Amino acid sequence: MAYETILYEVADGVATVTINRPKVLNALNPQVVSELDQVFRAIDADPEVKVVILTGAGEKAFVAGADIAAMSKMTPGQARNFSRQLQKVTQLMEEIAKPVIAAVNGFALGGGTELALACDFVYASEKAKFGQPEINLGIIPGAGGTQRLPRQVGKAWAKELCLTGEIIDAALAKEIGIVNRIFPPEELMPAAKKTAATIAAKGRVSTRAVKELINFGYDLPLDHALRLEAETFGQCFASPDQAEGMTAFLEKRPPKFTGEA
Ligand code: DAK
Repeated sequence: MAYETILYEVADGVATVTINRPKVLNALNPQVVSELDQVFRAIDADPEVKVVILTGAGEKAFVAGADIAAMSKMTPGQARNFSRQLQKVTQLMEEIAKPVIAAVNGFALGGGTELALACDFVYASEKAKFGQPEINLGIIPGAGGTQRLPRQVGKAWAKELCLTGEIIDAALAKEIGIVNRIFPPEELMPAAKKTAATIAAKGRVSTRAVKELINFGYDLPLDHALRLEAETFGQCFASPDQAEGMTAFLEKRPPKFTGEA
């Protein structure tokens, strides 16, 4: 599949998706959103891909938000479709079995912070900046800023960020829980790739179960979520990877997972 606004490569089970509109700081227009939808569907269907890294092209930005020039000309109907399309992409990223790591190399504003939060966790460059500046445009966040953000950082920080539109640096973003780890710019992609390779070597049945349980168990009552965990824990014992993992431990050798269900 040929893409015009994203770069896509797969190596050793790790897919790298790079949003590629550096002249406008990788702002999300309808074409980018449509191509993200296509690429994540392709990733979901491709057995070669085990882990995904999402990043932005150029030195300056991950994604500086939705494309304001494109949005400014939208009719209410077009704006609704664009909004729904972007929300669907974030849900797709959460729903696919494969872990998605955000490698935030610069500005991640508005839809950029929201896209990062739809990933399973965020690595950031020291130069990364986060924020929900939609309030300065007379709108509100529309792809999770009022919903995923408070779940990640708590209601008070989410309100402060969405109400002030303040842009925060990587260190504060890490302190409040948006970012897992911070790296010098040149070490960001190698670090993301190293973690992706670590995860890619695990059993796929287990990685899928961890992602699904944490994403979909999180908002359930705890006793329901624990039952779901126990059910899924039991299902792991039907997979060849469980036998391999435990046998390898007992035989004092590294496991070779096949990922068969
Ligand atoms: N859209 C379009 N162009 C953008 C852009 C954006 N978001 N951000 C930057 N650019 C363009 C600039 O216009 C400039 O273009 P030229 O003038 O060179 O043609 C070029 O990128 C370089 O930017 P600057 O010259 O401004 O660079 P600076 O270093 O001076 O400033 C900045 C960098 C990131 C602080 C600044 O560009 C900035 O404030 N950008 C806008 C950030 C922003 O407000 N983002 C939020 C957009 S609203 C929804 C889902 C999501 C959303 C809405 C609904 N639903 C599902 C309901 C999302 C909304 C948003 O994200």
